[in-house]
Amino acid sequence: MQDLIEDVLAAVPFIDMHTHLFAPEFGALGLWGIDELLTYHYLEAELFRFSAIHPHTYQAMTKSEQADLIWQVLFRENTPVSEATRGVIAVLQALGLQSDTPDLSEIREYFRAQELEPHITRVFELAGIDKVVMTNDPLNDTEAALWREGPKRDPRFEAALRLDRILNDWPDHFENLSKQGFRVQRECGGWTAFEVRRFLDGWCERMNPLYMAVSLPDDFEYPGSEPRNKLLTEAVLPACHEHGIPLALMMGVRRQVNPMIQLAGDGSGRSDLRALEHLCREFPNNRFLVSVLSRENQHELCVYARKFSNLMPFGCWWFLNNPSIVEEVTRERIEMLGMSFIPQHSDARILEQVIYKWRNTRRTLAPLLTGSYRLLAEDGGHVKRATIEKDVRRLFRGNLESFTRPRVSAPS
Ligand code: RAT
Ligand code: ZN
Repeated sequence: MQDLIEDVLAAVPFIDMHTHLFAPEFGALGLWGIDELLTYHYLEAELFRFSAIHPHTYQAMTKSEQADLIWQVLFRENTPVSEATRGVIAVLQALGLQSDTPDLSEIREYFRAQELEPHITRVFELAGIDKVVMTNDPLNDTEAALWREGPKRDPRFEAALRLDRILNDWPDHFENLSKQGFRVQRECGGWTAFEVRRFLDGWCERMNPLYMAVSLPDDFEYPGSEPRNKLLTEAVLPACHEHGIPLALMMGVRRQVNPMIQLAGDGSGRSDLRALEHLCREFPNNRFLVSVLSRENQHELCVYARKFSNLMPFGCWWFLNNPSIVEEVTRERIEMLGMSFIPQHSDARILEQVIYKWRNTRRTLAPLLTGSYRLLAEDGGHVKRATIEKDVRRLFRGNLESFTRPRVSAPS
């Protein structure tokens, strides 16, 4: 049975529903190659555990000096058994490169020789994916300028309209909107919600996003009187409804627990999911894609998904994307929700990471699905290849397609 499941998992191309990758048209915003892989913030966090280097000294180095240091400390002086370090080894192996090369020069040479577009094709093939969803921030000036030029978009890259700056840091960003001619106020009075909605409408036209998304702190409360809730209910949710797209809520991040290590300095915390309960109940005509960062929130999320069909749990996000936790969370979801959830997204920031992240997902899921089908067979159910194919397609494509919009390619 496990061979059959491995076969099906390998044959079905997945859709990667949340990444930080960019289509080639976005130029330098899209990260790829060995120096980027080695300086991934998951690895930077590990560097500071194994090396005494001060974060400021590290941050003053060039990217290739940083990569050299991480290679030396995490891959030469120590054994790369953590999920993030092992991932680099897996990528090198998949691309036919030797991870025991004494220095990085050959590996760098390999990447220098790649042309981006065919390289993306190869990476996607190795990862077993055919589409990824980007994270697109209309308040990132560099990115916004590229969108305004109206880049021809590689159809393998879908957009997601990210709202963190607007919803979580309104006081720091409202002026950006007012400079663009929107009649908004710091306190969110007057025309603010109407104008934010107009802003979002414009960006929906421009980006044609698959969904809007926001990450939320562990202390997020709803209902509540802060600007975030006003903008959420009076601008974001009506705009999502009108454009027929879901809102993705990524709950439980504690930003900058240690600011000194920058991007590596975010943590996680348990959320009060009653906020989610309120949103699902009060906005039955909106759909919510939800990922929670705290392991302790996972069971409650499944319970809520049984209560609200406008809630779609997705992914084992960030600190949860480790085999032991993916196994636990996914088993719980299958037991409580059958195949009506989206098991994983890669969260890749660097192109080649999709290779190891999706390989790991398939490796963890194969025995898990085998166990579920075995129990069903023992209890008298019939499990055929066609059943498994249908389920795997649902999990890794169909549930996203039907929860977002039919325009994501139909299963091939
Ligand atoms: O996983 C990550 O790389 C995080 O830094 C975040 O980007 C997180 O996934 C997010 O989307 O906020
Ligand atoms: Zn992310």
